[in-house]
Amino acid sequence: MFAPLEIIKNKKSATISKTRVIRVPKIMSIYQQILNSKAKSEKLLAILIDPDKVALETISDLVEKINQSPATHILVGGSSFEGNHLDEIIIQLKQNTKLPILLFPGNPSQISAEADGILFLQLLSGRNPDYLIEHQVEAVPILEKTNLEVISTGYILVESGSETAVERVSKTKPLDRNNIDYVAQTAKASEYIGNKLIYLEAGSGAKKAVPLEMISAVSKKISIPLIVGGGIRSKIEIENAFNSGADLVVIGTAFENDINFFD
Ligand code: 1GP
Repeated sequence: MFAPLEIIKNKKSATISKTRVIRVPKIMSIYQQILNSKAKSEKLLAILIDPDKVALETISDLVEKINQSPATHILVGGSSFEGNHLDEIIIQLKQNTKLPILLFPGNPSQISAEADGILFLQLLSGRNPDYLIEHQVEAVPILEKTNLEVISTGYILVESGSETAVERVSKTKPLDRNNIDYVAQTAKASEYIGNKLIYLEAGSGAKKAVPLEMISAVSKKISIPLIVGGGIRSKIEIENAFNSGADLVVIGTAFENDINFFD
């Protein structure tokens, strides 16, 4: 089911010759790899690491488990983390894995130049200007000092049975889980705006994951890759999300609670 990405890094350019046309091998972007996987219907899996919940000393054990799992990406971030030891966490992760590391920031203080890329999120389910444009503007001078691949992502929070950290921190309401048409319409608007990915989110530790009918409706409506996360707790739920149209599934809490989750 899962197809680990081939990570193309640190490739040397072709030798320059006077007589031959020079072809410089192109390093494929993380986004291009996601698009390629979607085109081939290869499903992707990200493990989310919340920096608030990991101790530096435990990272090498954690990464060993991630390397043995079907994960294709690592996301790092959380709703309220203030970024104190973020660089160290990512440096340690990178020393122990070849998987691409993407920031999944709750605010601009969670940007680290050590990662490979960033999901540049716009919280489109809410109407709080801070999460629609203000934080993004504040992030620019920080991002300009990094080589992070910036992947614009429409982030859509869906009601999941109780208040989640995203809802509390962003001071926005999630979209009605029964109004599938409106969620699909929001996702399509996000694509029209120019976002490259849609993240359909129930919230970390959600009681109820995003409904499968909603995943299916959104995936049929959009042509860009669809990420689904929040409240997914079993392998069968991961499969169901994939079968409904998710291109990439995010697992946070289930792995946090049991690092043998994928054994
Ligand atoms: C949260 O979608 C992610 O933003 C993962 O959620 O922690 O519930 O797996 P869980």
